[in-house]
Amino acid sequence: MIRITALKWVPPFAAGQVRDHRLRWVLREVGWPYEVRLLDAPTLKSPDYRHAQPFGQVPVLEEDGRPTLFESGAVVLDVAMRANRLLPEDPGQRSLAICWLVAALNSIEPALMNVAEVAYFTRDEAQQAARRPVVDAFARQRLDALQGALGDRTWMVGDDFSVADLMLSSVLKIADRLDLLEGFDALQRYAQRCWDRPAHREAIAEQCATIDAHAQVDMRYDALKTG
Ligand SMILES: N[C@@H](CCC(=O)N[C@@H](CS)C(=O)NCC(=O)O)C(=O)O
Repeated sequence: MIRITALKWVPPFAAGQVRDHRLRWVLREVGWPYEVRLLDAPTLKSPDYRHAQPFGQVPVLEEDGRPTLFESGAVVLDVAMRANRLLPEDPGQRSLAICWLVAALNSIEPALMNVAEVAYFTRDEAQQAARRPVVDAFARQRLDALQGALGDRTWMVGDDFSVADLMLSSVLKIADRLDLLEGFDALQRYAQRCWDRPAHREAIAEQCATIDAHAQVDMRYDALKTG
């Protein structure tokens, strides 16, 4: 049986966005059953867990007889390749789909995370006011380039939904929550098309239900500070 890891609880701004949703989503797309191992903060930072995820983060995918996999992009690609699903049949298009999966994580997500860092974690108001326009402008440049590359296609590569669309639309959730998709109408329609897929809706509902059923205290942050 496949097991993935997820956090017991996150603050409201992160619910529905925690990166284990990518694994839940791809596994549901290919129809592979899985269990979820819920972690608190001390477990996440424990030497045992870091053996599998060196950065002490979720998600990983555990499966008997296989090495534990980490990095959501790598896991999504691994599942798609093994299931032979969510990748175009044409070899050139298949390679392009992989390019877009990596572009989502390497060229778009960091620009959006800069904005997230300022919006959610920069406490100093003067610093926030100074940095926000700069990080916003860079993120919008990347979104503009992405919208240009998408053109009027339904899916980024080929005729069907692929891992490229899964990862791009997952990353666009960060932009959406930061109100960065305003004015990018084609990107909004594209992302919505992906988010409307039953596998995505179920993945998010499942993640949010877990988070709702827990509270901050369940993360045991205190044990992390003292231990
Ligand atoms: N590049 C990693 C990023 C994983 C990541 O940022 N995980 C966050 C949740 S979305 C996490 O575990 N945060 C808790 C922490 O860093 O302590 C991936 O895509 O798997």
